[in-house]
Amino acid sequence: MAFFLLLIIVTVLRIESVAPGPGNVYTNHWAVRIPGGRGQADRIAAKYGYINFGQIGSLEDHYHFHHSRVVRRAAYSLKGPHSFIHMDPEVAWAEQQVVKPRVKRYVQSDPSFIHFNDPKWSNMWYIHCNDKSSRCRSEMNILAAWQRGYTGKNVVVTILDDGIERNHPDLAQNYDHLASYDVNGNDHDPTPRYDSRNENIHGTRCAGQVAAVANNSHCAVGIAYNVRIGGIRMLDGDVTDLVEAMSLGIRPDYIDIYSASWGPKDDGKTVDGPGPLTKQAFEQGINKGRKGLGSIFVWASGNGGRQGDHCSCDGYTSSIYTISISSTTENGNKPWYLEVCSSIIATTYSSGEFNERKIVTTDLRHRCTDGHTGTSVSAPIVAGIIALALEANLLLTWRDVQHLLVKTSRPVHLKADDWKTNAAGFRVSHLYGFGLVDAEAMVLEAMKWRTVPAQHTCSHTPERRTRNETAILTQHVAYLEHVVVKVLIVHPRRGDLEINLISPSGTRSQLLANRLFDSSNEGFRNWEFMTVHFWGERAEGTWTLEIVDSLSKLRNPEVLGNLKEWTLVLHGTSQNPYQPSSAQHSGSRMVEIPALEEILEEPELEEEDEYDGPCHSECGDQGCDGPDSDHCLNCVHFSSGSLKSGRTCVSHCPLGHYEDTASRRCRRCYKGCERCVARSAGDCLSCRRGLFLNTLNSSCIDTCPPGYFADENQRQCLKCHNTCMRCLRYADRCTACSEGYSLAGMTCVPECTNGTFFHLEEMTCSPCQSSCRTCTELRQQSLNTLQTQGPLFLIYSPPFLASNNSLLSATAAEQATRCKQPRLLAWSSGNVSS
Ligand SMILES: [Ca+2]
Ligand SMILES: [Ca+2]
Ligand SMILES: [Ca+2]
Ligand SMILES: [Ca+2]
Repeated sequence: MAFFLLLIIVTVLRIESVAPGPGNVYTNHWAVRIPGGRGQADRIAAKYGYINFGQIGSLEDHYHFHHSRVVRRAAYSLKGPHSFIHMDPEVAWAEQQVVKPRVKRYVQSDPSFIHFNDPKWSNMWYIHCNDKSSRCRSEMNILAAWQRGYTGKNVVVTILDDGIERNHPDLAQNYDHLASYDVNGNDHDPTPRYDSRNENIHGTRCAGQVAAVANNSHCAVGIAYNVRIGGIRMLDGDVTDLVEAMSLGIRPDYIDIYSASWGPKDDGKTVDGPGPLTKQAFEQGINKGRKGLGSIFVWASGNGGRQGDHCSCDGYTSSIYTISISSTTENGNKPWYLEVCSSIIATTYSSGEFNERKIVTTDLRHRCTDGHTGTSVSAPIVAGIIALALEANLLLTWRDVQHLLVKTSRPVHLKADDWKTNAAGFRVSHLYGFGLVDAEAMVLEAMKWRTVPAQHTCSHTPERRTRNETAILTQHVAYLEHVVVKVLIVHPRRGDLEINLISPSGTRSQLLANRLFDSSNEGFRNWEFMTVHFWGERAEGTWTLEIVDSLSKLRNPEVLGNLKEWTLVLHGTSQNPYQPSSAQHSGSRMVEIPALEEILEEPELEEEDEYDGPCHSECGDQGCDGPDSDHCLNCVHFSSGSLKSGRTCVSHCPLGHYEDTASRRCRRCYKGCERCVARSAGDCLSCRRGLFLNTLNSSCIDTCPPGYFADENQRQCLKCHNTCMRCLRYADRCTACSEGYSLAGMTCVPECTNGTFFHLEEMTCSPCQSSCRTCTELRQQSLNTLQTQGPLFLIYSPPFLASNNSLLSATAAEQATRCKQPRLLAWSSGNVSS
């Protein structure tokens, strides 16, 4: 899109010098000069079926018109009712634009050559510098991601909020009703409720940040300005567990990213999180959403900074399933509203002190604002950036996206006194997580990213008396992702507590800081604190939980707290997620695994304890050592999984595997195959999302060979029409023709011999007028006839729906395995009595 725009701009600035002639490629863009102002221009555009894209740069009375019913690149200047604009007396001058060959010179290091005509473009300081004198903060590298061609195409984002103004002129073009719902009104229209106080501006503002249309002469430019945007109206009414759960579960196979900029009260004394239904909705989205890749939930970390609130007390933010985003000011200062906590992953620019700038976006009642503030700003910015990354790689899982943010976010100039480098080499802070997001680094990493190994989870609840036992390694989680500590604490004044967790590598993460206003005597009832600060570290060794009780003057010093129980939950992988050689999908590895399994199988079974209860129905004649399908000694049908991750008996193998009847095993298909008959690259029956089955050799590829097109529904390469050498999305939408044919619009028509031309209406070669030796059309041909011919279509068809006909899922199949033999982990406590 960026390059396309560039072409247009170059073209229109050279209008006067070149007149279109034979051999030109005509576009569906017109330059027109209409005196009398924008309103007059709009009226004339409408009269002839054009869209007015606005004034051409600084050329007064010159407008850029677009006509979508015209072949985008035609070899001849098309006639139709729209061409009568040339004869309109109100139009001083008009010219259909011709493509000019232009070669990129690769010296344009100054990225400011992207220019948009949106009036607030120059105020978007967090994206670009409008001129040399203005202070800009381009560290989020959004412009650079656009220049690489990523603008959110084919990605779907929805805003969970108080509604979105779907007919806002800067949102309407990208608005997607399938990504929308009104939970409050129980209908399909999420338009906000209007009142005199404009209470419901929030969702519309967040939506514009993600998806405001670029270069439409209106308001602003969204971070993912070609994304499809929806809104789920759910905050304008009583918010209940049911309302939240419904909202998070709307069309999880269609919506890729849910952005939420809300949560429990930021009053510095509330401890609250998702209810049982909402918890389930998160899990459902993660396990099943995006056809098994997992819904992406982006969350604002909270605005309770001034109240001394701590986002660990917000269960939405601290959930491992949400991507919690913090804010910094343009100068890298801590904003007054910032809440500190260990579950924050990354940060964006937002508002700060009165002299620091705010964020530009769409506003209610078709307006535009440059006053959007707080962490509400940050979640949508990251939702937009993730949309760019998903456009670069649609196969990213929910965990891949978190890994990408951890890897690519950077501290740059953000000021905090707690920046530290963890044992995996990541710089991390409780104010900013891994730092400021970097959109260009995100898309670059996304393009080459390989899905991380399956998530494993180990949890253990130490006995109360085993205070200082030496730690033992955890077997299944070797490399850490999220670490959760669940506590049951009774305490006379909750706000006096500070909790820290120290990893085996010695990294210290603060799970909770004192909260001045939290006088509750309820303690923490199985509350889960989460930290991402140990990301990438090794799990093995001694974990220390430290609880500090700083007696405030507000309470009776005689009454002490009590840590009744705590559980350490480690999430991560058994293999190094960043070393492709050890990843599960490398070809050589797949051959080795079964051999290893066979050797190790016997000893493992001998170690199991006696069990004489009933066996699972999938267990074979050798019985079992427990009731579940992963306790079988052999299987009736197939065994799935590996010795390392745990075996389960299944009746059918999961996607990405085939059934090896000889050994009764589920074996992994070649990478990219969704279904296969055997192990090698040419044994595929269907492919994972983003790949297409090459029917010539049964392999999965990302680009179809010449003469074939990628059919998104069947995920197959299908043959183009035989007159077509290359085609786009449909067999008969040709972009290049076979020998003996030439392109007319998107149809390949026979090349006619001298003295004849191809008559589009009759679809045959017809004789030219007797005076011509060659011709392209009969002079007398009616204009209306041409307009109704076949090849008049629109190349920029509406963005594409991904098919929903099959489930993907190696990721679902590789679900977390339990630790079979949890071992004790050491712990110590601070001043809390126990
Ligand atoms: Ca409604
Ligand atoms: Ca705009
Ligand atoms: Ca909060
Ligand atoms: Ca989170």
